Amino acid sequence: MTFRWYGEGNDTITLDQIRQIPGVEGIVWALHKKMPGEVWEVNEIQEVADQLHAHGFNMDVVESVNVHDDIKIGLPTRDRYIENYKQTLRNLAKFGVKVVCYNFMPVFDWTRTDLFHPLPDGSTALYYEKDRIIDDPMEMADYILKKCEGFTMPGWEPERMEHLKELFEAYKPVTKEKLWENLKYFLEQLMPVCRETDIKMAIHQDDPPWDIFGLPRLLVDEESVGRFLKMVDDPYNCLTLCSGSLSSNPKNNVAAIVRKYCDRIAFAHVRNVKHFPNGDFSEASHRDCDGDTGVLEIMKAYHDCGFKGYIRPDHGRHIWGEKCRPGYGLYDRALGIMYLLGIWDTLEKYDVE
Ligand code: DNO
Repeated sequence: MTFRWYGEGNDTITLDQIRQIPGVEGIVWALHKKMPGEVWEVNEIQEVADQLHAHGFNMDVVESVNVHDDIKIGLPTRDRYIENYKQTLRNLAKFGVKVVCYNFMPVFDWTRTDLFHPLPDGSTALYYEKDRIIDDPMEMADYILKKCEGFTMPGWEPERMEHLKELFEAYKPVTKEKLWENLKYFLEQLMPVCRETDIKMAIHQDDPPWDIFGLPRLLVDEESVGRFLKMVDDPYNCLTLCSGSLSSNPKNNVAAIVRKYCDRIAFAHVRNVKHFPNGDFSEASHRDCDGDTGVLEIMKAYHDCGFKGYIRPDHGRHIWGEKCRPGYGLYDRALGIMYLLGIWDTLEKYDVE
C-alpha cells in the first residue's frame, strides 16, 4: 500500500501524518519542480530519499516523470529528451526505484470542470461536466491554475500553459495513429534501459478516457490497453491501471480489464466514480456502493490474480473542512486505504467465491 505525497513545502500533508495510516509502506513521490524533459539529478533525489527513509517509507514508485511534448509530438528534438529520460531512470535506479508511472496525454493531464464540487453530504469532490469541455481550453486552464495557486499541479505547469495556443498548433499534425507511433518510438528506446535498471514503465490511462478539445487520447478502454501492451510486448512495458480514469466511461468494465492484463499491471490506482445520465461524472468515496466503478469487483480481481504490485487510493473527497490539493487530501484517502485493506484482509483470510 502506498500514498501519494507532493513533497516538503508542496503538500499540506506531512510524512508524520501518513505514517499513522495503517498499512502504508511506500510514498509515491516525484520531483514536482522539474519541467518535463529535465534530468532528475542524484543530489535532488537524495534529498527526498533522506526524508522518506527517515520516516521508514520506501520510494519504489515515482509518479510521474513527465514526458516532454516534443516526444509526444514526434519532433526531431525528441531524441535529446529521451536521452534525458534514460539518464533520469539510471539515477532513479540508484535509489531502488522499481516503477515509473507516466502518461502520454497531449497537452493536459487529467481534466475536470469543478475541483471542489459540493456533494449532498457537505463534502466536495472533483467533478466533470461534459458540456463545459467543448470549445475553450484556455478557460479551463485558467480555472485550474487559479484554483491551484501556491502549489505545483503536475501536467498543468503554468510555464506550459502560457504557451497553450502554440502547443495546440504543434499538436495539429498529430493524429491518433501518429501519437501511437510516437509512444512506440519512446518506449522502444527506453526498454533496454528499463531492463538494465530493473524499472518498469507503467502508463496511466487517459483521464477522462476520450478525446477532449480535439486532442487525441489513446488509452481509453480494454482494446486500446491491449493494443498498447502488444505494441511493445516487454515485461517492463506495464500499466498503472487507473480504475477511476477508465470507469469515467460507463462502458468500461474495470474488473474485467484487471483480470485480462493483471500480469502487466505494476501499479494500481483505485478510485470510485459516480455517473450521471447526461455523461457528467463526480468522484465519490472509495466505498463500492457510493459509485459505479465496482471497487469490490476490482479488489477481488486483483486478489484472484495474485496481484503483487503497488497500490494506492486515488483521489478522495475533501471532508471535515480540510484545506488541501484537489483530490489529494489526507482524510478521505486514509479512509480509502482502510476500506481497500479491509477488503483485501477479508479476501486473504476467508475463501470468498
Ligand atoms: C491524477 C493522477 C494523474 C497521474 C498522471 C500520471 O490525479 O492519477 O495525474 O498522476 O497522469 O502521469
